[in-house]
This record gives sequence, structure tokens and C-alpha cells, in this order.
Amino acid sequence: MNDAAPNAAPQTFYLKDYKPFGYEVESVKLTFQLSPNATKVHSAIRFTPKADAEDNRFFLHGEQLSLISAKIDGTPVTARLVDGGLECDVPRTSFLWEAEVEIDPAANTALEGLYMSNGMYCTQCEAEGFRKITYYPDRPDVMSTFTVRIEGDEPVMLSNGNPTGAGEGWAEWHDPWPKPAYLFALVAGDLVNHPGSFTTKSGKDVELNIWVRPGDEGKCAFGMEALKKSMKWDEDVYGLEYDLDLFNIVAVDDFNMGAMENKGLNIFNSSCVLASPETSTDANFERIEAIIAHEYFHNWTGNRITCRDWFQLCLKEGLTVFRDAQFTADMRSEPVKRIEDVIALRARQFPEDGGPLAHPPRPEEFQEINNFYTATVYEKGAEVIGMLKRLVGDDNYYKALNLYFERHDGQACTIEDWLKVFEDATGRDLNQFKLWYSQAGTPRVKVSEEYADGTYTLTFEQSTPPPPGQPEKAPRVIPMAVGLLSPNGDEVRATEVLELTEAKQSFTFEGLASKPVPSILREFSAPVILERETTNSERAFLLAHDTDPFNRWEAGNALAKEVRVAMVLDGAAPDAAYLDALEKLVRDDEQDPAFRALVLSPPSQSDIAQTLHERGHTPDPQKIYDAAETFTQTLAQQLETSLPRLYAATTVEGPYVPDADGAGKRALNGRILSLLTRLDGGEQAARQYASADNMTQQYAALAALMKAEKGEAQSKAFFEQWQDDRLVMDKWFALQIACAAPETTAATAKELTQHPLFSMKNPNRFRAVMGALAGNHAGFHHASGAGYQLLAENLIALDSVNPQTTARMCAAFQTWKRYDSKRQAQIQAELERILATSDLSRDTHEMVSRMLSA
Ligand code: 0A1
Ligand code: ZN
Repeated sequence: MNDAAPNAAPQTFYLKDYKPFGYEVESVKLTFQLSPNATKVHSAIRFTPKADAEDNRFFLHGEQLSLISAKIDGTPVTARLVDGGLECDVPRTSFLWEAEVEIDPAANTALEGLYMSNGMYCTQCEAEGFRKITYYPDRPDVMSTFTVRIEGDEPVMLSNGNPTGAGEGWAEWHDPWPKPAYLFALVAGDLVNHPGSFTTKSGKDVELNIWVRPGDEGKCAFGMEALKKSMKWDEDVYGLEYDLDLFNIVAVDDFNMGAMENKGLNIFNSSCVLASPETSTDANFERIEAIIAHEYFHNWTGNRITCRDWFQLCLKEGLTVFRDAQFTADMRSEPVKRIEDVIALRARQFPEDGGPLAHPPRPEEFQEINNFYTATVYEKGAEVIGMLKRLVGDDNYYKALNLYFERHDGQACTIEDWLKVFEDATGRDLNQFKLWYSQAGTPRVKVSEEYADGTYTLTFEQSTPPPPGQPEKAPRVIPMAVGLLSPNGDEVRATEVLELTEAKQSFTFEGLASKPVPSILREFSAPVILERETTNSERAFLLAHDTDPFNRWEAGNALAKEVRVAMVLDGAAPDAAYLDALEKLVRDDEQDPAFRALVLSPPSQSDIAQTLHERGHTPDPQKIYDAAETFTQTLAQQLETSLPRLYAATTVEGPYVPDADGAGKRALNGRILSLLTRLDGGEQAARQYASADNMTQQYAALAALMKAEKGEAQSKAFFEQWQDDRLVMDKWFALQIACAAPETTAATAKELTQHPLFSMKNPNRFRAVMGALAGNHAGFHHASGAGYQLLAENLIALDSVNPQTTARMCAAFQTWKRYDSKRQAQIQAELERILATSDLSRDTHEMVSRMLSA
């Protein structure tokens, strides 16, 4: 059942309305009597009224709970059940609140609160799931210590903190660190552990475990190593040590997100922790390492210092994403990580920021906070921290961070607290910088240049398109990293960070013997759209000579986009000079394979659509698809004679190791194989498929074959081999849709929704199918409208099962206004159909209304 009748005006929450809770929560003791359909939860909570409370209403959140009894200081009381919780008359002195409620974990398909997944009990409380477990002030600024007793016949019963006792049918846990309820966790089931240990820098031994279903024990070793590396890295780089005797990770199959940082008991979507060479690709390994690090790093940035309210979500998420990106850069390759992150930012955050779902990293209002776990809060939130670090410098950054941990440990904080430590540590005024937190939209920066008498001038004009009817936005502080190259390719000015603070601003460079070639926005020093009139030959020059690896890739990427845009708009042939430049780079064995693979990966079709839209054109998905096909085919032909040698040279021999070097080579090898498959009828790919001993190569071969419509036999074999492995099956589902031609994409996806292994209850499977549909740009946007229809139908069906995942996947429609009027009308009709569904969840209602009101 969904909460509230959302078709009646849903409630909106505002940042400006923040009021502290009127009571301290001194301690929380919870007892769970587990039973699939009737779990009893007894809570004993000591409240003390705050002397200076502005508001002493005693309101506890609670949803989908059956209240059995309530007592204050041992005497039964009658609580008033109100919308979203209960109220009660309480003493003006410290008192013990006790309540007993009953909940139904087996019926909980929303996967929020206490639920069951494959017979295992599991919780997800962020953001507001604890209120589905018991009555409580479920807000992040209420922090308390938790003692938990679990009664049941499950072989393993876990909660936060340290174990304090266990016996036949019961286990007790105590978490000494005060925490908000969203970090509460409980897991119980038939689990086995992969153990490990870590000694902290001050000599404390920490027991580590990864808990999985029997049968998955062999897929934990990589995650365990990643955890140890994360613990060490946080000590080395930030000086932060782990603070409990035990750190548990649990893998669960049914989970709405990637993972969750519950104190001492991280819960992971099994796709983000289980790994083996046979079942996981290089990309899976990299992601798993990053997510394990991310959740672990939350122990300080999120748990020890948490958020005052959910408007401040980017305080913990932006910082933790930034920290996990630093970690991945250190463990693997800094430029490759930066390039991957910028590709992802442009693919996910830029469309959000330029469409109807745009919001600032710190939103000021929401109806359903679950809808704000977005690319803007996470990825743009991290970009803002990257800019701050660039502006104040590394030393000042770590000085400010030390002050942050010293000053705010144990507190629930705001963006103001965060910026204040930087102001205090550096003496810098961050008022203007703060606009990054309060303004939505991606700034555009127009660059022009002048050269005369040895002086080179760069002029920047910034503007952020305001939503219709809103005033022009004030200029922001933009750190613009710039270097200059001489025409012979030498760097004549090393990277310098120019600080843009005005709408229009010029910077001069003196003493240059000739007009330099500028390399602007190095390392993507700010999340902006750069507009600069330049030539393809200058881009090719930077692709060959730039000393900043990010910008070298960027030059190639910009060139690729220009070529593809010209193909789409003017029907031009693929640019010969670009093909030559690509060929040269791909054949250059001196260059890093990972870099060559990235340059050889064309911009995605949705990226081309986005670029066309930014330039005022209406993207035609079919034309974009045709241009991509023609380009790749032409490139394959151009490289024809080199492909067999390149394929052989990039094939990694020997046992599979999921490290960055091997991954880079395999990525390049995979690109080469996909080109080769266009020419050899799939011979090489079939050989690779047959001999592959790891998923990266097996999957690359299968993808190449399926894309060329030559993979039917291998797809069957893949199914036979892996049908019992849920995570590998997700790949099988998704790949068929990703490889389908535009006119068959929706039908392929529809057929897969009829497959016996398709399930609405497993978010990974639903995402594998519907996410692949939305991700196949030309197929999803096929003129028939079949893609839109299929997604809408499935979202309507999913909404009553799992509102959170439904709402998140609705975002596939967010770019609707950029397409032609026929497609707009088709999408609008689907959005209206969703909105008209009776009993639509608050989550989906908010997302669809926001998109329709654009
Ligand atoms: N805090 C987690 C992400 C997360 C957020 C919400 C969830 O359920 C609604 C679950 C997980 C992270 O950043 O990893
Ligand atoms: Zn996080």
C-alpha cells in the first residue's frame, strides 16, 4: 500500500521551515521478535525535553505500523494517531517512552524499512525508512546511542556497533556512537562470512566480514581487499581511523540503490560487492572498489558528522563522492578516472540541470526526499568540492578538513558549517562561491581571445540560463585551469587557475613569441559548458600535444562531436582528418591503452542529442543513430589493415587480474574487437567467446556479436551457462536491448518482460530491462512511440510494488522537451497516463508533475 493519497495536494517541505526537535533522545533500546509477516518491535526510548525548545510538540514519525501499546514511565498511555505518525501528552521532565508495534517485512516490496529478500531480513532506513520500523523522531539531527536485541531463529543476526551477547534464538548489539535513525540497520538470515582483519594506525584490531548467501563465498575476496585499502587510504590521506571493533558488510539481492553506509553494518546491493573474474567485468570491479570505499568513507563524512536535515544531503554525499573519486584516482589512473567522471557528469547531471528536474545541489524544497538522491546532489556536489579545493589549494583544503572533523565531530551540520571551516581555515570569503550550492543550472562560459605584440588575452563571459520567467542568475566563482602551448607543441605557460568572478572578465599573458594555442578548463576544473569558436585542426593539435591528459581526451571528444554533428546536420561524410588522427593514436603503442580506448569510444548518441540541443537544434534520434553507425563502419574500414595486429597486440595473456593496467588493455582490445566484428563477420569474436576465461572478454565478445546480429548462438549459450547467476543474468537481459536496432528495441524489451526470469520485485532486474530500454537512445525515442509506451506501462505496474525505483526511473523522460513536437506529444501523453493512475505513490507523483510542469 502506498502512503497518503497523493492525488490530493501532496505536502511540500521547505528548508526555511527548519526547527530543531524539542527533545533530546538520550538512548534507544529496540527489541525485535522476528517473524516474516508479523515482526514485533518494542522500543524503549529516553526523552528529555530541551529547556530552550521553541516547539515542544511530542510528535513521532510512524508509517505502516500497527501500534499495540504505548507507555510512559511504565504507565499505559493513549497516543493520538495523526497523519504520518503519532502525538502524545508527555511530562516536562525526562521520561521513558515505550511502544510495541507490529510490522510485515514479507509484504514490504518497497524495500524501505524492514523487509525480506530471499528469506533474509534486511533494513534500509535512509532517508525516512526508520519510521516504518517503529515510532521515532525520524530526522537526521536527532542522534542517539542504540542497543538492539534480536530474537528469532535465523542463524546470523546482526545490527550496528559491537556484539554484546548472543544465545540460542537471540543476539544483542550496542552501538556506542550516537547516530541518526537513518543509519540503523538489522540483518538476519542464513548467511556465511568472508572474514578479514585490519589494524588501525593506532594499533586497534578491527574484525572485518563480508556476509553473503551460501554459495557466494567465492565472490568476496576482491571486496575485502577494497575495504582494507579504503581503511588504509582514509588514514593516510585524511588521517581518519575506524572507530569500532567490527565492520560488517552484507550483500543483498533486492536493494533500491547501490549500497548503504549504516554504522558498522554496511548493506550492499549484491551487484556492488560480489565479484569474480568469471562473473564480473573490469567495469564491475572498478565500481565495486569505488562503492566499498564510498560507504566506508561515510563513516566520517556522513556518520560521525551527519546532516542537520535532508536539504543538506550533498554535505555528506558530495564530499564522500569527492573522496571516493580521489581514492579511485590513487588506486588506478587519475586522468582515466577524471575522464570517466566527466563523461558520467555530462550524461547524467547536465541533462538534469538543463531540464525540468533541475535543482541546486542543496535544494530548498521537496515533496519526497528519495527523489533527491540525484546526480546533482552526488556528482555536482562533488564537483563543487573539487572547485573549492582548487581555489584554496591542497594544503588549505586538508587544513579546512581537519578543522571540520575537529569542530563538528558528533554533530548534524549544514552547508553553512562546511563553508565556515574553509573561511576560518583560509581567511577567504566564500559568499559568492556559495551560489554553487543554491543555484541550479550549468553555467556556460564563452571564451574569446586576442593576440597582439606578444600579449595574449583570454576573455570569459559566463551566464547560466535561468528557468523561464526567472531573472538572470548572478555570476559564480569559476576556477578556470588554463595552460598555453606554442604552435610547435611546447607548453609555454604551465597550468594556472584563473578565478572568474564576474559576468565578463579578461586575463592577459605577456611575453609570448607567437600566438599560443590555449588549453582551457584543464582537468575539467569546473562543471560548466565551454563555448569557444575553434577549428578542428586546433582540436587535432591539442589531441596530439596537450600536456594535460584530460584536455587531450577532451580535444578528441570535441572533435568527435563536431564530426558527428556535421554528419547529422549536413549529411557530411566522416571527417577524413579526424579519422587519420584517430588511426594514428590507436596505432601508437607508446600511448596508454586505457587512454586509447577512451579516445576510440565515440560520444554516446544521447551526448550528441544533448550537444545538438545545447546548440539550439532539435535532435533526430534516428539520424544520430545512422551517423553513429556510418562513422563506426567507416572507422573500421579505415583501420582494416591494422585491426588484426592491434587485436593481437592488445590481447592480455595469462590469468585475469582486475587491475587498472589489465583493464585498460582489455578496454582497448574490446573496442578493437567490436570494429573487427564489423568486417570479419564475427569470426574473431566467436573465437574469443569460445575461449574467454573471464567475464570481461566473454561479455565483450558477446556484445560485439550481438551488435552485429551474429550472436544468437552465443546468447543462448550464455543463458544456459549463467541462468542461475542473478547478476550475470542482469547483463544478459540488458545486453539484448542495448544491442537491438531502433525499430526492434521496444519489442525486444517487451518480450523480455514476459521472460520467466523477469521480475518487478527485483530492482536490479527491472533496471536491467527498463534501464537498457531508456539507455538505447534511438530505440527508446523511436518514432512509433513504442519505447515510451512500454516504459510508462511498466512504471505504472511497478509503482504499487516499489515507488522509489519507479520514481527514479521516470527520469528517463526528463529530456522530453528537447525532441520534436510529435515525440513531445507522445511523451506528454505517457506522463499524463502515469499521473492519472489511481493510488500513485507520492514519489512518482512528484517526479511526473515536475516533468510535466516544465
Ligand atoms: N547513502 C547511500 C545511498 C542510499 C540512499 C538512499 C537509499 O535508500 C533510499 C539507499 C542508499 C550512499 O550514498 O551510498
Ligand atoms: Zn553516499
